[in-house]
Amino acid sequence: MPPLPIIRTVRARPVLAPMPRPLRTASGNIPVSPLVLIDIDTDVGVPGRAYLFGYTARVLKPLCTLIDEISGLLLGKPAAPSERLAQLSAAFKLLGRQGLLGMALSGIDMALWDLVARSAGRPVVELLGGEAKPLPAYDSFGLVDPREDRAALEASVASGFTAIKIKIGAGSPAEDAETVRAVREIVGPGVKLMVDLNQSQNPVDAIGRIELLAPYDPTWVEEPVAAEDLAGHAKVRAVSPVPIQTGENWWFLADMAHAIEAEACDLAMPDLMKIGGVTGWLKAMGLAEAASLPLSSHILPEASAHVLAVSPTAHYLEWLDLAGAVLADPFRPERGMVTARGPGLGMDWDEKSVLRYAPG
Ligand code: SMN
Ligand code: MG
Repeated sequence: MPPLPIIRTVRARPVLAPMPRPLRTASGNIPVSPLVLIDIDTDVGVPGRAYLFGYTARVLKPLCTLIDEISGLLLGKPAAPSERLAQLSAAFKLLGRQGLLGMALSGIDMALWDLVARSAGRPVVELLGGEAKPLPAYDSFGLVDPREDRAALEASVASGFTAIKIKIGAGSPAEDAETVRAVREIVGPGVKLMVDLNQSQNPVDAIGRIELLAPYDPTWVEEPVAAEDLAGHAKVRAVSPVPIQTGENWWFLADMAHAIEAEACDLAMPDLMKIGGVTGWLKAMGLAEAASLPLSSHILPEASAHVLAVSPTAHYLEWLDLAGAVLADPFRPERGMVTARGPGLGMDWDEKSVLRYAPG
């Protein structure tokens, strides 16, 4: 049996990629997609590729530098994702895996899973014992103006999406309710409508807003209060007529376990780049199954399609095109569904675009 590929180089490159539409939220706006592209090369010439979403361009340089520094611990080691995550977690035990370090470790894990699957000539989902299958996705919008965004919302439904998410929380409670009412009218009663408060409220105000928008049948209200305020989430959930969704800001499994213990949510949506990559997701999906938590993904749709396909309580994949501008063959939802593809995670960079969108 051939030995595992040996890691030779780890490269991290910053990119400011254009997005189909700017992302405005109640907690800040994102005009372009700040990405770090990770490329791992080995002694057998098989690459491993993954990307991280930085939320702000200001972290791209330190994130790249951090990955460069960490790579010194990986060179000469076998491309074994679970082993490498354990090695890196032990190396940074005293520091802790939150923040940019947690993203770096998660990104390296995703790139190593891509590498191992490419070596086998298979998609990651098949190495996880699953098969690539169409997954229900929701089209994720930012803050919307029902008049200005009517055409885009209608086009999304016309393209086959049966679920839409909008962000709220930036205006008054009455403005939120009016926006949700108007969007509900645009998309119709048969389309699932999720709303995301992006941590913008305190529990009392969140409860007040949810009561006003409940008549328009939202499928979930996401991050009503600060992500780390588990008691606050639980307070809202205890009286909310709408299911509470959270998880995109959980750092590794412990945060998820603490949220479940605090009865903070009805639904869960970890982010591959914060929960520990593919290796972390495999543990998270087990926790979700044990807690009967429907599991959705957060951004990174290309990689999420692989892990959601093997998640026992899979719910929705978030479709938010943050990296299509730098992919050689961008993913495209088909009739509101997204399917994993390979080999690996199914992504190669369009090097001309990577150069074009490199920060100045
Ligand atoms: C979100 C995603 C990406 C950037 C900012 C905010 C949002 C979501 O919380 O769930 O789509
Ligand atoms: Mg969110």
